[in-house]
Amino acid sequence: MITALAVLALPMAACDDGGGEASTSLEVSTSEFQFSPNSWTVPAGEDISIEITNAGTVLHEWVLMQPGVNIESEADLPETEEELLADFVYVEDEVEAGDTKTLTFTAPEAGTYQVICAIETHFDAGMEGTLTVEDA
Ligand SMILES: [Cu+2]
Repeated sequence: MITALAVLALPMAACDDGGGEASTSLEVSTSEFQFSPNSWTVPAGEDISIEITNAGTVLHEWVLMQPGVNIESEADLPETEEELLADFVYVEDEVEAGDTKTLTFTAPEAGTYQVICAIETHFDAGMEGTLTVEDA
């Protein structure tokens, strides 16, 4: 049992150290109701970090959608959070008003990916962006 716990703890420790190792660092500021900037370009397969600053007055998210997903309105999103995370979201983080968080992820294959804020009413109000992934 002790051995199993030690093994489980390793990925979390690695995760905590990962922030400084990204090859490409991005920034975004969220507010009502936009991302600034609203487009980013990164190399495929690289470790990416994005510093998300919520300059607004309500909770916002930076949600990178999966390859091939491109919603036109919130009506295209599934009913449940489970379905959203399984079938739509590549990576996401939410940031309280006034806070800053750094999200790290591995860039997917080359392509154009939709970025949204999935808080209810925010996408339809204009919180949309584009992540362009280019062959490294
Ligand atoms: Cu939002």
